[in-house]
Amino acid sequence: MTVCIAENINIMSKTSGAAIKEKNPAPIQKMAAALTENGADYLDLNIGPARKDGDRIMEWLVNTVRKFTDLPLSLDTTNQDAIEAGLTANKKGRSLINSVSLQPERLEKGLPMVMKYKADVIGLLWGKDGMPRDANERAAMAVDFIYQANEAGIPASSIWIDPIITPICVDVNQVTAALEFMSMLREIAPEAKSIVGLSNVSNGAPNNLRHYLNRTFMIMLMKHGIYSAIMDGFDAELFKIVRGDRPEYVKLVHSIMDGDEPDPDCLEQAELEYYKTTRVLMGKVLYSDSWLTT
Ligand code: THG
Repeated sequence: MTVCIAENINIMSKTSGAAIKEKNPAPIQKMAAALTENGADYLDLNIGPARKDGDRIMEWLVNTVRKFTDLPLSLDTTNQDAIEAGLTANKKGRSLINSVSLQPERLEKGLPMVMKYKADVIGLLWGKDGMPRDANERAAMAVDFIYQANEAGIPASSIWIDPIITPICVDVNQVTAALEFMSMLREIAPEAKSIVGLSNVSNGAPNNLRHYLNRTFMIMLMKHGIYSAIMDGFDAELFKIVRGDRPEYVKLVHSIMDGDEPDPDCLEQAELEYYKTTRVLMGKVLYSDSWLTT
C-alpha cells in the first residue's frame, strides 16, 4: 500500500499559502487535522525556496501542525537552513527531508543532516546539468545518489528516490521515462524507496480535469511498485485507489499497459475515462485539454 504524503499545506495554495505568509495558524491546523482524518500517512510542509527567514517559517509551521497531528512530516524547501530548523522543531517526530539533489553543494550539506537528525531523505534526481533526459540517466543518477548516501552512513532503506515527474502537457516522453525508471529501480536498488510528486503530471491541465490524470497515473505507478506519492490529500477517490478499493480500475489500466486493447464501445463511463487517460499517459494519443471528450 502506497504511503500517502499530503501536498496541501503549501506556500502556493490559496488558503494555506496565505496563512503561512501571515503566520495565521487556524487554517493550517484545520487542514492538518482534516488530512490526518482523511488517512494521510505524512504531511508535506512546502514553504517554497523561502530565501528570507526560511528557518523561522519552517520552525513556525512544524510547531503549528504538531499541535494537531502526530503524523511524520516531509520538510519541503530548497533552503537547507529551513530544513535544519524543521528537523530541530520536529525532534520528537519523524522527518523526511524533501529533498537533497545530486548537486555537489546540496549533497555536502544535506547528507550529514540526515545522519545528525536520524531522518529519512528524498534523493531528487536533479544533477549538475539539471534534469535527467531519460530512464537510463535516471538510473545512473539513482545509483550515484545511493552510493554517496551509503558512504555518508545512510542506509538504503532511509533513501526515497524521486525520478522527477513533469507535466504531461509539456512532454509525454518525460512521463513515460519516469515510469520506465520506476520499473528499473526495483532491480537497481531493491531496498531503496521511491516517491513521486503525483500532481506534477497534471500541472497546466484544466483544474476540473486534473484528478483524472492524477488517479490514472497513480494506478500506472502502482504497477511498478511505487512506494509513496506526494498527492492531493483531499481526493477521496485517490485514497480509495491507493488503499485497494478500486481493483476493477486498477486491473483495467494495468491490462492496457500490458498491451490489451479493450473495445471502447463496451466500456462504461468511468472505465472509458481511465482508458482514454491511460492511452494519453502512455503516449499512444497526443495530449490535449480535450482528451476525455474526443
Ligand atoms: N517531488 C518532491 N517534492 C515536491 C514535488 C515533487 N514538492 C512540491 C510538488 N512536487 C508536490 N506538491 C504539490 C503541491 C501542490 C500542487 C502540486 C504539487 C498543485 N497545487 C494547485 C496548483 O498549483 O494549481 C493549487 C492548490 C491550491 O490552491 O490549494 O497543483 O515532484 N520531492
